[in-house]
Amino acid sequence: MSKHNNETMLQALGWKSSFRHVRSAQLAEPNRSVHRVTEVQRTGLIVAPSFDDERTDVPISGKWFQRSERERPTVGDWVVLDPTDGTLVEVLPRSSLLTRLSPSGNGSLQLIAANVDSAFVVTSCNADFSVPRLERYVSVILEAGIEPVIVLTKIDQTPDSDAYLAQLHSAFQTVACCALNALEPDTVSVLAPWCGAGQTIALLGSSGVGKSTIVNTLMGGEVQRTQAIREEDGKGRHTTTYRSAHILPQGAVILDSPGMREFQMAESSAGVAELFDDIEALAEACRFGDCAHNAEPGCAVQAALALGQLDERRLASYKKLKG
Ligand SMILES: Nc1nc2c(ncn2[C@@H]2O[C@H](COP(=O)(O)OP(=O)(O)O)[C@@H](O)[C@H]2O)c(=O)[nH]1
Ligand SMILES: [Mg+2]
Ligand SMILES: [Zn+2]
Repeated sequence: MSKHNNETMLQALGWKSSFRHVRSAQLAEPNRSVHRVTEVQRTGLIVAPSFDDERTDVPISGKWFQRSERERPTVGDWVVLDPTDGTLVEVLPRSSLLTRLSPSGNGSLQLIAANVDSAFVVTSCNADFSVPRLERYVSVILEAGIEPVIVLTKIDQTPDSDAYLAQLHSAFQTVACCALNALEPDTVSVLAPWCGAGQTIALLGSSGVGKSTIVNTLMGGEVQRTQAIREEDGKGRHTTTYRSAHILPQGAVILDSPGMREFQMAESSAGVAELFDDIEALAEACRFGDCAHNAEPGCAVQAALALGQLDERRLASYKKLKG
């Protein structure tokens, strides 16, 4: 094993001692090394630490493309490389996996990030702000077993930032909500509880809300590109670098992702149930087990609504997300 690929190096990249059993089993063969995927490109991966003290690119051969999407490597994955040629041998079991449905609409799955501890759902004090869209993100994040954190940016751009934050607190009583100016280190420091060593953070949210700016401020300098890089290859096609990872001075690994205009939800019924656990609890008391909480007699959800104990908009969101 390379001197740079020891456990201390891996821990700086988010490796947890709870993965150790996996590691010893998978690495029974001599010289195999574990690396973390920091970027996914069209024809290969970028990993850290480097292989052989220099190479960071890992080509993906055709056999990987024959596997299902879920089995292929994504950003945040821990992968085992072949010691002779640095090719990808396997993707280690994941502690969490964020997915979405492909925007192509054919029902196929896209992997967003793996082995994530918390996800910053970033939105701004402007037209981007939409509680129903945040509820979709948060449901998917909870479904994946990841802690959601709602991050409200551009509080310096409006006199009403408190009103935006109040809407968040009322819609997300069990989710952490933070408000900040992404350009201002003193306000970005509210994110510190999620930025400690060993933590992996995913950044989600529309293009332009300030995800890369948050990364730059946390890093204490300009490290994140605000646009995808295009590299010409011999055939005139281009490779787009679309995801990347950074190790924060506070120790966490943060994964920036491209702006997602449409976040098509993958399966998230358990996440919806968790976000709306107050409504699920009320529904237990409905007279009919299959109550749709509309006009059924003995509906405990409608009763709570009538008493002003439940927000009508939240109930509408719940019904819509339940499908
Ligand atoms: N005033 C202000 N500008 C911000 C804030 N956050 C982001 N911006 C600006 O919004 C633009 C888009 O930010 P960027 O980080 O590239 O968004 P991304 O697409 O989510 O990565 C940039 O010009 C940033 O300087 C903020 O909190 N306050
Ligand atoms: Mg960006
Ligand atoms: Zn009911």
